[in-house]
Amino acid sequence: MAIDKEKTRELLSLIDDLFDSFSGNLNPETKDSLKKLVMGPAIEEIRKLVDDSRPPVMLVMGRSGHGKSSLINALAGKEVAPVGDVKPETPESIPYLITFPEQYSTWQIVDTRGIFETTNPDGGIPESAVSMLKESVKQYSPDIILHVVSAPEIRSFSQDLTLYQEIVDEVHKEQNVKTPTSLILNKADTIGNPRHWPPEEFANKAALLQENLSYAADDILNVNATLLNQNVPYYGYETTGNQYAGIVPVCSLEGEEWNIDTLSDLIGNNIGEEAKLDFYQAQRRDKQLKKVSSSIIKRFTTISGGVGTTPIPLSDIAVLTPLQLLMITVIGSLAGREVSKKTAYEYLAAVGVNVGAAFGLREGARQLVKIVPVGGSIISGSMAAAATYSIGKSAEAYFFHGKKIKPQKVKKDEVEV
Ligand SMILES: Nc1nc2c(ncn2[C@@H]2O[C@H](COP(=O)(O)OP(=O)(O)OP(=O)(O)O)[C@@H](O)[C@H]2O)c(=O)[nH]1
Ligand SMILES: [Mg+2]
Repeated sequence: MAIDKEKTRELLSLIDDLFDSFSGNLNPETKDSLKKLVMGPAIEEIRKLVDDSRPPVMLVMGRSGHGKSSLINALAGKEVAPVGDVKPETPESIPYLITFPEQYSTWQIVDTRGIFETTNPDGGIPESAVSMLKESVKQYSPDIILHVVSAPEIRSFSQDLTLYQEIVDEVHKEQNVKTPTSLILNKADTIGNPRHWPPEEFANKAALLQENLSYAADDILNVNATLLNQNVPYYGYETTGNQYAGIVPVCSLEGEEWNIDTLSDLIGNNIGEEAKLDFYQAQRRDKQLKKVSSSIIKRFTTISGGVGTTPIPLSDIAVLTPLQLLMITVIGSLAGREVSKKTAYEYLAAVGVNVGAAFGLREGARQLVKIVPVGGSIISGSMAAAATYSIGKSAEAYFFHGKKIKPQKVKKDEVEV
């Protein structure tokens, strides 16, 4: 389970109704301003997450047999692209969607294999193929280009690079977009002795990978490079200086996948904001989804602070609970639970408040009040913010790490408003 967009929309309208029913006792002016300053923005935040999200578009280029299809399968974690040597008849790019029904996510892949299979007798790539590749980049506006090369063949990469440069320069001139590109040194296992694998166990293989990477960065791409993983230099580079965003060695052979996570991080960091949810959900990347969750907590914390502009009596704390229930449910869904009140109730039970599954959201909200850590008789903005923050962090600890930490126990000094 994950963020099901349809169900999230339904939840939003339930939450909206819930707020209306809880704010019934407030004077109309307070209610209006709370709705405008607090509930509205919270609902809008989630609506944006859902409605603005779209599949990431990844264009894969590279010569035949270098492992483009294998790489797509490795990234998707399942077989979606045919691996092997089925020769296409026409040089065109093939766009297709990969769906991840359980994760409510979709990716769009543009496979340019056909174009690269039409080679001149001298091994060069014909001009018609180049212009077709340009058209593909213009037509599909990919979030990222995955430029795949078989690692042992990096030394003959300069022709590909010239071609690539010509393509991106033209697209930049015409459309004023610079598509980030990741250079992928595939078949890393086949550099040197293929039996010396994985590099974590063979220092000589690690050194060869390192050499291969430096060569790609310094002699081929001519970019500034920083390590993607501080502890393991041969996991790859983040690069600046041209459109290449990074260089990552991988093995995408089925069953032997290696370093795909590093590549996923690089891709995730370089695709459009709206494409991140589908990208990460499909891969069930908890670390990344937790980042989405943390940014939601931050936003909801700030939004809750909005009650400070119309301080309400403590007895009216319930008006904040719809917002908090929404936050809890979304955090749970990011961690793989379904979008429903069950998810919120699961959390409440974990921190010691039991709400029978048969009860509606209204009851859930009533119970939530019991764990909202506030003091004083008037809810100030900073108190509301702190309460929402503690509940968010507590829910995050539970859903992502299985830790039961009551909101009251979430460290106050962690509150960043
Ligand atoms: N050892 C090793 N073999 C790989 C790796 N990645 C792919 N292969 C093998 O290389 C061959 C070609 O892989 P494909 O994924 O079909 O390559 P492709 O670039 O999609 O090829 P075309 O679709 O023909 O352009 C297959 O036999 C793969 O199993 C890898 O990382 N290591
Ligand atoms: Mg292929």
